[in-house]
Amino acid sequence: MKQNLKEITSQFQLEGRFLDAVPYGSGHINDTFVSRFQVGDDLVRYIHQRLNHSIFKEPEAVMENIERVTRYAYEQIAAAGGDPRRGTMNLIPAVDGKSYYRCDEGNYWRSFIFIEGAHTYDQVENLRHIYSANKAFGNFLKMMSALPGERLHETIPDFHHTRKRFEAFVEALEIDVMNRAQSVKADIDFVLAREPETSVIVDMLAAGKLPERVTHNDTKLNNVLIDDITGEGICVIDLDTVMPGSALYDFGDSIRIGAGTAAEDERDLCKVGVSLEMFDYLAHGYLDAARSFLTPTEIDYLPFSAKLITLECGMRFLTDYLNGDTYFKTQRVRHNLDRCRTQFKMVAEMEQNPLQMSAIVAKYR
Ligand code: ADP
Ligand code: GN1
Ligand code: MG
Repeated sequence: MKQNLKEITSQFQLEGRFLDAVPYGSGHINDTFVSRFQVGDDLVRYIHQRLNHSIFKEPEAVMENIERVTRYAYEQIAAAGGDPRRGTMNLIPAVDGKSYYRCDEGNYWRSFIFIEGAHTYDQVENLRHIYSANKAFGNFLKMMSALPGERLHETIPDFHHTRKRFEAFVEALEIDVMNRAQSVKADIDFVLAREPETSVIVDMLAAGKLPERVTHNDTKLNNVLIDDITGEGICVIDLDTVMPGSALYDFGDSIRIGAGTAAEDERDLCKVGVSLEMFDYLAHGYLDAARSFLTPTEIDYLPFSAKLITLECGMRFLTDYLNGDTYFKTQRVRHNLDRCRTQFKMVAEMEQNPLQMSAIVAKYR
């Protein structure tokens, strides 16, 4: 691995002498590494990522989107007097000037400036972090609302099309390639009972009742860098899924981890739940950034989106479990099933509290 990363990093316009590189982060999709380079008397770190091209089938389109989004963010942050080397991801060009390097085995690699003095969190440790993270996602949405040029590529078509996700689940259930369905009947029934809800947001988008926007689509807490000193959400990362979508996808997806009382893969379901206090911080942060431009309908549906996108994610974990764990990285045999059950427990709790959630959103609209 060490040799390999030395070779990979030599394909980018990096200053200094390669020292080492180790795996980094806990994402479910890409392979991320951090390297150290000696530059004069300084140690400089970089992020290198192998894009998962069995999931992102058009890596060039992903990279074109990321180039556009990060260039625009850089200009906007610089114009506002901010620090664009910390406020957005910064791609480091490959030696041929491209934003990526395609190695002989066909893997796509990209390198970014490592943002120092900040961290991501897989689980909530501090209420201020979740307010700040959602404010950062709201600000990202606001900034991208003026992104010039063509519509972005859909890097994963129908990524948050919950209805189609439901259909993919039913197909996996019918094929049942691993013969796992009979052992997870309650989980399957949980999804089947909620079929009508899966169409709500996509139908409203199709009918023009919700606007299409440039959205992030993967707004987990660990996709925002939180400054170690100020606790602010300084940089939205993991930009592979930035594409046309609904603000409701972003808000909804932020709740799964942001308002969760336990880890996404917690096995002890007694620990798993949705904290309304945490939901309050998340709604407050998102609306402090986005209330001026979200439509009344978007704001009305924020609580529903939290429930729907959590259901969608649980359904995706269950689909992957039925399919034999081919999509998400797993570290144990029933990992996807454990993840699915935390999501469904959270959905069930949110179903008990629609009025409280709406009242919280109403405070900040
Ligand atoms: P994945 O798509 O697999 O989730 P991410 O792009 O989210 O991968 O990166 C994985 C982790 O690497 C992040 O959660 C974060 O901790 C870290 N990371 C990514 N980019 C940077 C960066 N530019 N500076 C510092 N840390 C980073
Ligand atoms: C994946 O890449 P990562 O770990 O940030 C997934 C998200 C899921 C999430 C569940 C491209 O996100 O959609 O919500 O896992 N990303 C992709 O934790 O499928
Ligand atoms: Mg990530």
